[in-house]
Amino acid sequence: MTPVAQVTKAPTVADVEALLARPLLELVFEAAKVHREHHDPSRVQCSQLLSIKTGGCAEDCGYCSQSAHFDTPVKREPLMQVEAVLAAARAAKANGADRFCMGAAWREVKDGPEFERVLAMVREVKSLGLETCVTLGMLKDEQAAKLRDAGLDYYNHNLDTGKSHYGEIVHTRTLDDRLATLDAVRAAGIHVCSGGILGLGETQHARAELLHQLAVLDPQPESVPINALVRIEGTPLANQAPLDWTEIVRAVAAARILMPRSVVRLSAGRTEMHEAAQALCFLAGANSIFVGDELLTTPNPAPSSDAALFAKLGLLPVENRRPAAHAEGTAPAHAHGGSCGHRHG
Ligand code: SAM
Ligand code: DTB
Ligand code: SF4
Repeated sequence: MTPVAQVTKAPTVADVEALLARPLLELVFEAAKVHREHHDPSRVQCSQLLSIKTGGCAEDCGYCSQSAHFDTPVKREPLMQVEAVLAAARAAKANGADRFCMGAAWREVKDGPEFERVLAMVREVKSLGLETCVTLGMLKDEQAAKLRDAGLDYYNHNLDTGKSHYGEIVHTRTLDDRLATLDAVRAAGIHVCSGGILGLGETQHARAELLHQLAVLDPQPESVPINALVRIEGTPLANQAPLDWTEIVRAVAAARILMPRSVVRLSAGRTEMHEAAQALCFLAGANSIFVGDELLTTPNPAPSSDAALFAKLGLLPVENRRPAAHAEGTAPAHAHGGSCGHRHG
């Protein structure tokens, strides 16, 4: 058996493909060991999403409810006002989220009043004491610098799928365009959040290409969302075969081994996953989730069911760590059964 250390040094796509093909429980065991070396396995980072501008997007991403190219059930909504975004951010914080992520159905950021409004959103959300994240499409260096100056902590920009499959899914931009935006984000000193989607009809080779591409970014992304396709009526991928849960566990475990210090987020697709499958993902190194009833345009598990899952597994949101550590004479956070999206005590 190849020792993990050899795989992590300079992985090739073939190494990653071999990693994904390992016996499942052996892969999970290796990943769990790596996870424990670099992270507190009881802590889960909790991000809450808000779609600040919905639908009518110029890109033709074959999975997306918000592309103007497809007739989907999503209703177009213009860019929200700052106050309404702040109200949602306050509610997210009250529910235990530690990061607020604002998503816009834009192909790219355009300078002007709308971008200025997004900068105001970032400043104001940051001032609430939340970490800030936005996902706005392609970005130029100067725009990334403005976001940084406004207080942006993370920029989400996914690579989505492997190089050999990319052209099957998106025709209006290239994988190199995505990589150029990640360079701009990195150059501005903003944390990189970049991952992909499983279940787009990709081969194991393409899946390995995606994980490899993420792992060879230097430095590696601080945050790596692993999404399972949410099938959307009206999109070209509406009738894609559902993903087997073991494929999600494998991708999470491989991401953990390949990117030991990154935070790996079990992202879209949790509503379709049994609790036990999610538990295996947490064991295999997932240490972040999206919380709240909705992702951008589709449902997410209810905060109460996530609270129940956290309690069963003995998991805690990172948000609870500081009060628990600092408040003298206070019982540890787990005594309250604290959970993202459903704060107790
Ligand atoms: N327009 C921006 C962009 O594409 O970067 C930001 C919003 S876009 C909705 C953010 C990410 O959500 C996409 O890159 C994709 O990885 C993910 N996503 C979108 N639709 C999805 C779906 N139906 N299932 C799973 N993930 C999805
Ligand atoms: C990410 O990787 N997943 C989130 C976030 N980054 C922006 C989006 C998931 C979208 C799922 C489909 C929807 O709700 O429209
Ligand atoms: Fe959807 Fe983003 Fe693609 Fe636009 S760029 S279609 S919002 S995934």
